[in-house]
Amino acid sequence: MRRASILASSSRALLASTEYTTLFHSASFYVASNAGSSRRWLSTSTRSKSPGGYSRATKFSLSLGSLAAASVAVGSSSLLVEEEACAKEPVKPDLAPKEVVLYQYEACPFCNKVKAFLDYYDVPYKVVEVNPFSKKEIKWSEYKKVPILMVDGEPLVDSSAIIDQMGNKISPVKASSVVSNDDEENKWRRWVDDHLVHMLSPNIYRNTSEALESFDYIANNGNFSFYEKYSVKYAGAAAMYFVSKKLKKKYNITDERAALYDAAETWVDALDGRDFLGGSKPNLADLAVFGVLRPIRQLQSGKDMVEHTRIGDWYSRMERAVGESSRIKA
Ligand SMILES: N[C@@H](CCC(=O)N[C@@H](CS)C(=O)NCC(=O)O)C(=O)O
Repeated sequence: MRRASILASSSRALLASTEYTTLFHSASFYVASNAGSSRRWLSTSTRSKSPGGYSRATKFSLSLGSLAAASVAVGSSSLLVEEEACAKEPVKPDLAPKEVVLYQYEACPFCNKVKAFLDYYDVPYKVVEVNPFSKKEIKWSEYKKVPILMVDGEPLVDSSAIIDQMGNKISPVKASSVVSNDDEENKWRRWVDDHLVHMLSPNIYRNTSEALESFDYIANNGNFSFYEKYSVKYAGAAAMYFVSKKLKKKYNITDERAALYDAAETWVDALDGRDFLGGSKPNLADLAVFGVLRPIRQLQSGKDMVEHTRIGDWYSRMERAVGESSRIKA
């Protein structure tokens, strides 16, 4: 099979499996024709809202965008942890679930929100990396997205709902200490899902070298077959480069880096001089922002963000507070 058709068929498989077939056909058409075309190649996809509220293009971007982002940062973040005593909030042993399994894509921002929560509350969890082509690992589930958190045999879905339900489980008496009715906290948790996540794809795929950097990570850390890896890296990077340009338009982003820096500054302003939004310790909004940013921290966009904004101090405090991952190594 010729190289081009390997890339095309593998990418189609990736996109089909991630429910973005339409997008892929549009994207591949766009790539194959020319960038100057006035054809509105993504217009249908970007307009069609999913039941979850995100358009297909957005979901693709989040899913692969998310795949791109992840824990290059996680490995290196632990270096800082040794500097200070860990400020985790471990769960009382009698409230701790016996078995927690996270079905995820390594770099999915929603999955990383859940991981930041589990890490902070020191809840041990196993990870099942889902293959986005076949999704065979979640064949048993009617819900076809990740994250899915299996807690003592009960599947929980949707990152914010998972976090709320886990909060109630690990702190049933004083639920408010984990799951808050605090307006400020809820407002910023929504901001993460409605705004911050949309900054990721335009940034991590903003040029060919950053798109390849992102997909190099995806290819090596996702659950892909030997053959899928190559097509994922090159076809994925090419497709997402173009998709990210459409997403910029969709979210009225003219300069993606400026928008990322603006989001980081907005978050620092929200802290209003406090160590964490939660005050002396992180609340769920802190954990959500951290979870979403952790995947990009060691990518070029994350490095630029820390260099050009005031977010670095808070980020470092969060690394120390969240500490080592409580993920159970296979
Ligand atoms: N609202 C959901 C969104 C989950 C979501 O969109 N996950 C993406 C991955 S980042 C996904 O599974 N997309 C479907 C797919 O890959 O087929 C949540 O917060 O968990």
